[in-house]
Amino acid sequence: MAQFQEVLKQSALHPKPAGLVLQYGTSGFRTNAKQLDHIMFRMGLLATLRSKKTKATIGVMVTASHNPEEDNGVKLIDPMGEMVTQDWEEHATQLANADQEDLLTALKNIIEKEAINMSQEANVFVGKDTRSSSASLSQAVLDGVSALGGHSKDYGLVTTPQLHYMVCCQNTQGKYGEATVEGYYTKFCQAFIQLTKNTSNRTDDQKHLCLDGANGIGALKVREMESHLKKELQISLNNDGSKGRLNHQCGADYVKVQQKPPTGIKINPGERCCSFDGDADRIVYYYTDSEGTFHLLDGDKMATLISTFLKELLTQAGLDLKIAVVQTAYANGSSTHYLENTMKVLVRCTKTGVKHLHHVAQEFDVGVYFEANGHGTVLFSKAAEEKIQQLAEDTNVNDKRKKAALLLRNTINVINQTVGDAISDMLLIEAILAIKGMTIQQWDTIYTDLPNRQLKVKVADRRVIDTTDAERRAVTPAGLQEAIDNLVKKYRQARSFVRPSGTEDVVRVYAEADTQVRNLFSKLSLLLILMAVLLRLKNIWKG
Ligand code: G16
Repeated sequence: MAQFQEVLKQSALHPKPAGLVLQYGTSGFRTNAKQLDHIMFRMGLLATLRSKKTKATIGVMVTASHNPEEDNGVKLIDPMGEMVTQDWEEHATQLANADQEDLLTALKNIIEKEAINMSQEANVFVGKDTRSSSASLSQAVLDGVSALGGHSKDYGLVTTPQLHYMVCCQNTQGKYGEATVEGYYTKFCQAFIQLTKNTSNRTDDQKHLCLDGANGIGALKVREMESHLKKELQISLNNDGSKGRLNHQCGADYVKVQQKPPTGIKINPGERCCSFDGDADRIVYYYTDSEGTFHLLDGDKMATLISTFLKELLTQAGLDLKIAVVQTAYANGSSTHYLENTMKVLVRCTKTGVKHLHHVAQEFDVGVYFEANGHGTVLFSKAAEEKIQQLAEDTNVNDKRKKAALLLRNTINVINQTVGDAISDMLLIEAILAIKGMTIQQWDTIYTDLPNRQLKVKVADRRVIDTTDAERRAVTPAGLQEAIDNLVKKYRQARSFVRPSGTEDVVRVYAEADTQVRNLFSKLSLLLILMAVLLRLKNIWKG
């Protein structure tokens, strides 16, 4: 077949380094950019096959998100804008790791297994972040698509969630919105303006937001979007990429893990601030108080604010819709306790990775999902959207119900339901705070986080750790979980777990407890737990 000859010819220009084996991680392949050219070419091939199989447009985003500048990676997007289905992650791994001479066999295996009609047309949307390696790597994706005769559209520099949105718009024939960057700004900013239009007595101070763009694509896109906001949100943009390095001492991951503001930004006491990550799919909020103490409002706090807002509106609208919040093991114990016991909403826990949270959220009428690191969104079932729409159009309902239905309708429109999106989440949070007339300090007091810390540990082979119970317990290496259990039971409200990262070559260690300071002599109970877990880990691996 001529197509296969072309694949052979083109793949020689994107050779796989001998012996290199890469695993499909939390959201795709991710490692040092120098090792990724063949992966990108092959993911272009795979996206073309996936498009033929689904008879729909597929997305390929070149980004390593929160990782350092020298890394890169690839995220595959399925027809409705969600992350690629897990069965195809296996195909991705097979294709990525096939030796150069076995590439055609690996490709043909997928075609046969999935019964793909090779004469079907294929369409692939491609986007990239601002990393210096992204230009040539996204060209490798485009080469892969054309080698198999697929059509591609190169969106160039876009945020990851923008590409998810484009794919969904394209496959819904524009029902979700127009598949252009302009269409994205129009849809989400119009909804924001509608939501905030009756909050007209807000001062400029209340409309002001300090944003850290992580020196990445999110900063460029916020600049482009600003005029659509018609001064209803006034953003002072820091780390816009003009001087600093991507994600270096800034960005959502740095702020969340270090629990401190980005380096070099001047923050006034009480000022509302937020940070995006490198591809603008995560966001965290924060402020410092008059004593200079840093306060973080992470994904858990966002999930709580959003679900409280939605639950109140559903009650006012008289709509009996089932709402749930989906979290991961990293969710602060206080947030789960508040959601379950005070708000009385259903809470579910899944493994790390928005693909897992997204699928669980789809089981409910309204599924709010957020990872503590600030990655999340809200999903509305088709039936829920229809009920809200009908009520918003009903001329026989009282004003209170109607107002709530209209607010719900605009809330749906400000949310990017395809994936967690820092820009859309920011607009949603800003709108909720404006409607409720709430300050960031008031939002922060909804519940108090248990003190917590997260560390990364470099080990010889992180795959020796296997976990269960949504990553809350380690199954291997033997003895590790018992060691953690023995340590944790010495402290009140303590919880700790370890898991291998799926985006970096590290093991992540998390711990929380009731307090960091027990008394003047016994230092930090929390850090004791962490240190002890770490030591235990090291001992196990030495043995
Ligand atoms: C990705 C995933 C997130 C996940 C994060 C960290 O985020 O999309 O769902 O929480 O990696 O994963 P891990 O702990 O396995 O390294 P991003 O923003 O880096 O694409």
